[in-house]
Amino acid sequence: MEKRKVIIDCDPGYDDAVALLLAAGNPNIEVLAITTVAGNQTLEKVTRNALRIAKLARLEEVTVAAGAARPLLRDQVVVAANIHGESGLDGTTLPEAEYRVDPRCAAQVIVDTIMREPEKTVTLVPIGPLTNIALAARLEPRIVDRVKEVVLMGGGYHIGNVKPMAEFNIENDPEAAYIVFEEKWPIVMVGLDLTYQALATKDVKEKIARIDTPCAQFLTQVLTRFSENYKRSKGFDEPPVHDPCAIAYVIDPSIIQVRKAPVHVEYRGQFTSGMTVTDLRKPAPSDCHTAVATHLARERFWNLIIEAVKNQ
Ligand code: PIR
Ligand code: CA
Repeated sequence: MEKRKVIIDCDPGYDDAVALLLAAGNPNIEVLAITTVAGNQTLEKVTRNALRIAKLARLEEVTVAAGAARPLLRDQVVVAANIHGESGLDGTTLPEAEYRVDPRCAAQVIVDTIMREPEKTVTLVPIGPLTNIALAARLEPRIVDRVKEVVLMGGGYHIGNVKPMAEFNIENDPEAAYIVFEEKWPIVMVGLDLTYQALATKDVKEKIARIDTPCAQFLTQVLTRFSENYKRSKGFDEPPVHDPCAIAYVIDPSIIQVRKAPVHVEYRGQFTSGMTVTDLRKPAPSDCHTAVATHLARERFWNLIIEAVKNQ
């Protein structure tokens, strides 16, 4: 099987870290670039975290580029510090890494990578606010026809997390999200409806704690702190590990059921800005370019993650 080529646009962040570990340790995926965006923490912090995770997971040769330091129109509000801590990865240990970032900005790296590779071979995997992706689409509109698909973690068709009906990655930069969803590239929205099925249960954590590799030990620290913080600030007994769900779909789409449906992002509503308005009233029209993730095969999902960290 040919490896699926991906660009991961992220804001690490505990669950972003898990997504990077999964991509690094799975043989069916090739990471062409890691780009960063302000989200869970400031751009500077998430970029440093990305570099250090890349070092741990032996992705050092992969291009890392920093992107948007704030949303398109709004100020950055670091509301996720209660979950991800001051550093974005509080309570974990990572190797120091040289601050070696590509001189180009993230949007440029996304454009150059997609234009360089053969048509419809690159999958974009945004797992933070969509600022860089919107900028890339405006910088070079031809990428919209050229990507294979966009598999993003964000949104939700029946629930939100930072507001009743808005998820963090969309709510953080709703204008960027609007731009991304209105472009006609194939989009798979892996939203909260799906990621709330990816809970790090006690059972899963015990299995991972028994694996004796550097990546598994780091993963144990990540899941421990993520659990504590989700419990303290949101009252969850087990934390939903959002971002690796998008990577898992790229590796093996049979792990996640999806349903075609039109999705539009609301950015003006008094109570609904940041909402991904999804039309599930009837079968989607044939030209519908968006799909939403509905059901996760949990056991197979966690096995992918376990296998990935066993390898390194
Ligand atoms: C997770 C996130 C932000 C806020 C909370 N409370 C929890 C981050 C994750 O990294 C994921 O990409 C997305 N945003 C989930 O909303
Ligand atoms: Ca994220």
